[in-house]
Amino acid sequence: NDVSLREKSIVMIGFMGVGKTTIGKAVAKRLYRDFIDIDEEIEKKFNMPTSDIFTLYGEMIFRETEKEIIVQSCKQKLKIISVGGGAFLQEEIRNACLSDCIVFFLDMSWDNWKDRISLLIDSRPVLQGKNIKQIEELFNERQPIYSEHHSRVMTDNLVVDEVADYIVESLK
Ligand code: SKM
Repeated sequence: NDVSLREKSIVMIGFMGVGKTTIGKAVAKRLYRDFIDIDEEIEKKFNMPTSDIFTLYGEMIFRETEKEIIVQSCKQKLKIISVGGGAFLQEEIRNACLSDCIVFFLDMSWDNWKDRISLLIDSRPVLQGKNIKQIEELFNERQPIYSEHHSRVMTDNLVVDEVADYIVESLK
């Protein structure tokens, strides 16, 4: 497309709870861009939390809505976009993001991630009803989907500002 590299939107991907929203906001601030959190956009559309959307409408409807909003958001210029942890499971979403935007994979080791689990378990329907072993399996299963492309950022032992600085630097 004709959007120059400098104007392309930037998409944060990675497993839930690695800090896509927080880091996305920090990057947006540094680049004076608007920030879009896709989970939040979906929640606004249904006017309810994600877990209620899963319960009342089912995951399929959630995924359909997620796809529509991401494909649309990716077409906009100069945005910073954080997508849900499951977004890249959909080929159409991967294609839209990779062709229209610059994608960063925010990675974290399982050892660091597992300490965050208690903060996440209530709000993330895909974690509910799973034991730690099953969550670790899901974590490992999804790694290759995220890491299929190049801009991987290891967030272990870094604070939000350091990750955001690194991302902004790597755009130069
Ligand atoms: O998009 C939400 C939703 O809870 C599903 C999800 C996932 O499949 O990893 C992650 C969250 O960001």
